[in-house]
Amino acid sequence: MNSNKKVACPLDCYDACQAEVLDDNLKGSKENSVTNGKLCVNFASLLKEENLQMPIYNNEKISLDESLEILSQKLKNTDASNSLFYTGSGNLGVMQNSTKNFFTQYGSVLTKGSLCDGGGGLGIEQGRGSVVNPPIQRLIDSDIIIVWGRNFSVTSSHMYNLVKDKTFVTIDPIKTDIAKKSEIHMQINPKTDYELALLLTRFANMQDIEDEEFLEEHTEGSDWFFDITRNRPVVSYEATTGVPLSLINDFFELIENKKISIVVGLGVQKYFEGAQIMRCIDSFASYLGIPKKESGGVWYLSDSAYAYEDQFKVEGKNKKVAIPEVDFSSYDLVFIQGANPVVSSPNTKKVIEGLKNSFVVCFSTTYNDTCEYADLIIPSSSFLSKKDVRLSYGHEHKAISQIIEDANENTISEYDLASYLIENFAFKALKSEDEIIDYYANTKVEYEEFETFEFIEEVDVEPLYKNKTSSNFYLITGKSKNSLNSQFIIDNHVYLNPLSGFKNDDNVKIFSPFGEACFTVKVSDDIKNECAFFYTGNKKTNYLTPNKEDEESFSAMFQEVLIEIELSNTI
Ligand SMILES: Nc1nc2c(c(=O)[nH]1)N[C@H]1C(S)=C(S)[C@@H](COP(=O)(O)OP(=O)(O)OC[C@H]3O[C@@H](n4cnc5c(=O)[nH]c(N)nc54)[C@H](O)[C@@H]3O)O[C@H]1N2
Ligand SMILES: Nc1nc2c(c(=O)[nH]1)N[C@H]1C(S)=C(S)[C@@H](COP(=O)(O)OP(=O)(O)OC[C@H]3O[C@@H](n4cnc5c(=O)[nH]c(N)nc54)[C@H](O)[C@@H]3O)O[C@H]1N2
Ligand code: SF4
Ligand SMILES: [Mo]
Repeated sequence: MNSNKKVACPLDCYDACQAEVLDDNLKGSKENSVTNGKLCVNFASLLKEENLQMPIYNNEKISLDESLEILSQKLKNTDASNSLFYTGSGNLGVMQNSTKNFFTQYGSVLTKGSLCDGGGGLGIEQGRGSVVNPPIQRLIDSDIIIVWGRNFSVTSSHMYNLVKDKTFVTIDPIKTDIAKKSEIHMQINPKTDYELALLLTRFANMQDIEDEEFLEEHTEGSDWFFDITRNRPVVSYEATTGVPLSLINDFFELIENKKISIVVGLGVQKYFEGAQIMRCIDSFASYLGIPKKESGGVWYLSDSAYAYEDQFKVEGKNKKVAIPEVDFSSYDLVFIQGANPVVSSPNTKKVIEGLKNSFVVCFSTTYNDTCEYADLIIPSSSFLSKKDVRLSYGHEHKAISQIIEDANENTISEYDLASYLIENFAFKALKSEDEIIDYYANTKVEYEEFETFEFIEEVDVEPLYKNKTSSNFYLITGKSKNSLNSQFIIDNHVYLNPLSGFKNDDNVKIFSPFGEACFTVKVSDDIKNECAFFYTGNKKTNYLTPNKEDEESFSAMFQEVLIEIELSNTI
């Protein structure tokens, strides 16, 4: 390995770390202030992955050339409008977008919305116009960090390291690692965050700490928003949110005259009205004038490609389907890249049935759960053998990938596969690989403050507690330290509070209106009573989740469901 060559961590994670080759080893780069010389356990696992070595067709190993020929023939013999192009987030480098260019020109059906941050993103966009995080320095310069529905120290461990000495407040139904490190933990009932945001706004007004100048000059609709907060008696929020009013008082004492940041995660928005919920939180922040302060701000999963010109863009009239509602069985050909929908998409039973009824091509680095149902598997080259640039959705630094290892000759990069297919079909060629990479590596994006914030003026959210019976549990999922979504070390337990009546190692069957599955119980005080917690990547959870799009953003709403748990003899 050549010393000082750079490698971007390709994993889907806020931190977007920069690694470099030092003394024949890959180390975290010290020049990148977020990476700060360290890489995480998932990066170590990635280096140990057993990557696919050969393409596979009908369970037989074949050469790369043969696999490309089969793919081309299949594409030529299929009506493009009966094919689906489906990508996930196995590698977040910009070069992953190469193949979308080909499939757009070819005429495949594409997906819209997301399995991840779509609802919350739309809520922020509706208020501020775009989903862009403030510069990371403003987080470092704040005194108090409110961690709202995000497992901050686990899912963005490097960003956390930059601010670990701050005072934290956590709002989460689970006693997460960051909740345990927090001065105040509001162990909120699931899907009541919009109520809490309204309550906090009401208190802010009572304490006279709204930012009148900011509201006057840079916002629209604050009066309407404030009116919504007055619709209910303050005490009524205590029962619905599960947050005692005394904690709200403590909170306002703690934040008085402090520089405040709010880091919001996926937890608040995995619901039908995810956009509205996020917008209520953003509206509370604006009520306090947080966005205009020189220190502090609101962070979410930002649009990492914001203000960049899409280097792969090509006009197309392709049909688009909402990603959680994809019915794989309705296509003659499905091309899946960098994704493991058998574990990651909602309604696993439907996903598997669909894949069984279609010709499935998996383009991935590893043999994942979805490859089980593939007719053709094409190995993607390792990230160590691909040039790339990694933009971040957590902060403004980017990471660069140079080639440090020769690619295995029976694997292919996304750019080379796209170029091969484009040539074969005589479509419009991509820009050169270097031109694309240089553009992303060298374009500097300046942070631009939004001009006007538009408050949410009407809130219409159907709470889950409304239809919840005493035997129902809320379904909660969250990321694990030792896995990256469906990759690496997977924990398949269901975690329950001791008050649930279940015991460690009980085998249970869990039902939802969408499906059923068996799990083994782990009991933990960290889980709020009436919640069932599963780590993301659990192979069974998505048997229980709705394959329906949310209200406005075409995205998944994994937690818009109530479940029942029964003891069972089978597993
Ligand atoms: N180690 C590790 N890091 C990762 C990942 C990983 O798999 N492993 N995945 C990456 C990816 S793809 C993403 S998108 C990010 C996501 O990272 P985060 O934004 O941290 O998202 P989650 O872990 O899904 O959920 C965050 C928290 O929301 C809480 N929560 C659930 N429901 C509610 C609710 O109704 N209200 C509130 N207030 N909280 C709720 C959960 O208990 C959980 O602690 O992390 C990235 N980083
Ligand atoms: N119930 C529930 N479901 C969830 C979530 C949840 O919190 N709860 N989280 C959701 C979220 S936030 C996300 S982002 C999704 C993620 O779900 P997916 O997009 O399915 O991501 P991964 O599970 O990381 O799987 C990615 C696959 O990409 C492949 N891969 C890795 N590197 C490369 C590469 O360089 N090239 C190619 N071609 N392939 C590669 C690997 O083989 C790997 O198996 O899951 C979602 N699903
Ligand atoms: S913290 Fe995230 S970006 Fe950094 S090495 Fe780990 S997985 Fe990669
Ligand atoms: Mo995600």
